[in-house]
Amino acid sequence: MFPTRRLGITTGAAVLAVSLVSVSACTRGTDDDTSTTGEDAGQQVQATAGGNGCTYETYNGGVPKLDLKTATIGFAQSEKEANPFRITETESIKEEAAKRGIKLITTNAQSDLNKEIADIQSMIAQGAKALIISPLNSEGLDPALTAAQEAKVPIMTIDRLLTSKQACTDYIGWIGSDFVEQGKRAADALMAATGDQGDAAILLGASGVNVTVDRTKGFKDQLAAKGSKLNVVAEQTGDFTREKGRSVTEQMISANPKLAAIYAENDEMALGAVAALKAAGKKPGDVKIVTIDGTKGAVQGIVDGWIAGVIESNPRFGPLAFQALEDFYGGKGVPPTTIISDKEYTGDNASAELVNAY
Ligand code: GZL
Repeated sequence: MFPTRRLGITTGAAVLAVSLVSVSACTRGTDDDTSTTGEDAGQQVQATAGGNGCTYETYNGGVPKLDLKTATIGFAQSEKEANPFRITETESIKEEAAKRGIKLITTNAQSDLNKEIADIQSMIAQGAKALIISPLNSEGLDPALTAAQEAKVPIMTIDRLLTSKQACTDYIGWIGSDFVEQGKRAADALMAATGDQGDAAILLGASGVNVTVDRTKGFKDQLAAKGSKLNVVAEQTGDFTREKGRSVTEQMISANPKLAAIYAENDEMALGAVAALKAAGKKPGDVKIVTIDGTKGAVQGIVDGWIAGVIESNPRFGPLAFQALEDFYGGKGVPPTTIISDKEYTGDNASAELVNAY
């Protein structure tokens, strides 16, 4: 299931349960889409791990009990909202707060760590009594975490993991994907798309982020485990952005004219790679691309033949994040780790499943 090392669980706690709780939310697509996404677009819990749950009485020596209906909650977003993953993540948090009648204040760090620290400190000063944080990096938020601890403001984390921090001490718990598994699934898809042969390149995510480490580890481990004939000739970070994904791909294809495959660690970089391939006069399918996220642009790329496969990374954290806060203050408790399930888009289902992309 999930070896504890992969989830940053140092207690060696085993996976507690495989729960198929579905917290489905009909969230809207990206801003240019008036339709709603499919009814299963909300996140589903695939498993929880570690501990018997954290509550306001056990968190960091105890914090004041809150009535979520009367308190102000803060949400700290990490990257600028140019990426549909970020747009959808923020929208999901806002929608769930509105649905629950919760007063929410939000910030966006514009991909700047120092700004995310300042944003968190500012929301505490504005009176936020609990926080939901999407960390920019897996390390470096210490001044913000300290400010929250001193103010007795608990933090629920989503998306990226604070790998050296402790659940129910530095943060309540964490909700996110199994990023190693995503990398393994991407490797399987790329091996299938290429007939498991040819030169391949990796567009790495941003450095200092557990998502990048895990997606890379999963991908390479799977190639090795399957004795793949794919030959990784280049790997370079595209910083999870479309612009850098394009510029790095331009360099990769000029240095490796026979490049047959690209593993992009997110859709924005994959779409940048498609732009580079088009500019180089390539045709759909000349270079097989597999990517991770599940944005409408990438899934459309499958329909158009430019992308071979997309592993979902579902950003609709709103329902599960606020349910966690409800369980935290209600006494049921929050597990350190909640893993969500992610679907896969292929040539066979992309057209029909496009409605569920974001
Ligand atoms: C994954 C998230 C990643 C997305 C990227 O949970 O942290 O960050 O896959 C985003 O699109 O940049």
